[in-house]
Amino acid sequence: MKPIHLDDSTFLFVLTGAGVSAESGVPTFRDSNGLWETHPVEKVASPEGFEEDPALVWRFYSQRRAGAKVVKPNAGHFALAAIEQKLGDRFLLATQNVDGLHSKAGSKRVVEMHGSLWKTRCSQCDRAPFADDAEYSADKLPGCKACSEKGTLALLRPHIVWFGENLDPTDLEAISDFFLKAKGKRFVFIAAGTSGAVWPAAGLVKQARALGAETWLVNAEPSANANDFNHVQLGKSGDLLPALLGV
Ligand code: BV8
Repeated sequence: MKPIHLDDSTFLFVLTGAGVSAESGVPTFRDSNGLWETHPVEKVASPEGFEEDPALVWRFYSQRRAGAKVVKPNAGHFALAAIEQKLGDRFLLATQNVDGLHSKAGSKRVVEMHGSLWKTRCSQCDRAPFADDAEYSADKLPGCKACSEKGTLALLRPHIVWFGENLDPTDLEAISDFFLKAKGKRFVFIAAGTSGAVWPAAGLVKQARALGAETWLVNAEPSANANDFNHVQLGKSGDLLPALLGV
């Protein structure tokens, strides 16, 4: 397979989804048909779900923390870290994944659009999110110390963007700033390992095309938004990303 032409004036943006972590052994959302313990993920990963049953939601995230502690980055993650070394600030990676594997593989220019499994924040006050990999049991859900010092009881929650919640505006700004820098230059957009089902991530390819990007889908199967791409490469991201990036 011929690598994508990436010269020293090319701007490269990559969007990744759960499929890029699949070869590391992290189950994708589609693998489980969108279900976790018979619950629809959209329900568990939502503010309403947390309101209704915080113990269930903490069990979901504690289980995912336990699973993600023992996995390693795969060739797809390392290829993205390698191309970042080559392109520097003409490269940006936005991931929908919360497993932290891109950073583990050495990627630095990463926007974690849907938050991180490895951060926790207060569900009430605006205390900054903090590093946390604890697995909480139902009978001992974590409370916010800052709130309790003020006499209010508030649960801590995973620092994850749930369905129905807005993405962090600074993250969206970082992506649009990069797109504007790439406008009028050779601009390549790759989406890898994503079903293209979740918004606003699924809409980025169209925004990039409108700015002149050459768009590539790298996925095990055609995504919901496959028609938005100039090129569709079907296969495993662990094989295709190193080949297409020439690293
Ligand atoms: C928002 C954190 C304002 C949770 C996640 C417009 C139209 C319709 C709906 C909406 C819309 N705008 C907003 C919505 C509502 C909603 C949405 O998109 N719903 C969908 C389901 C229809 N979006 C939101 O709520 C977003 N917020 O927009 O706020 C708003 C709100 C309401 C209404 C309007 C506006 C917030 C979305 C973020 C949700 N949080 N993650 C957690 O992880 O616990 S999303 C979560 O699911 C993941 O992060 C991921 O993004 C998504 C699953 O997608 P993928 O990553 O693509 O994974 P998936 O398993 O689906 O696919 C894997 C692919 O890999 C497959 O295609 C497979 O074939 C492929 N694959 C497998 N193995 C490999 C492979 N490919 C290559 N190699 C392999 N080895």
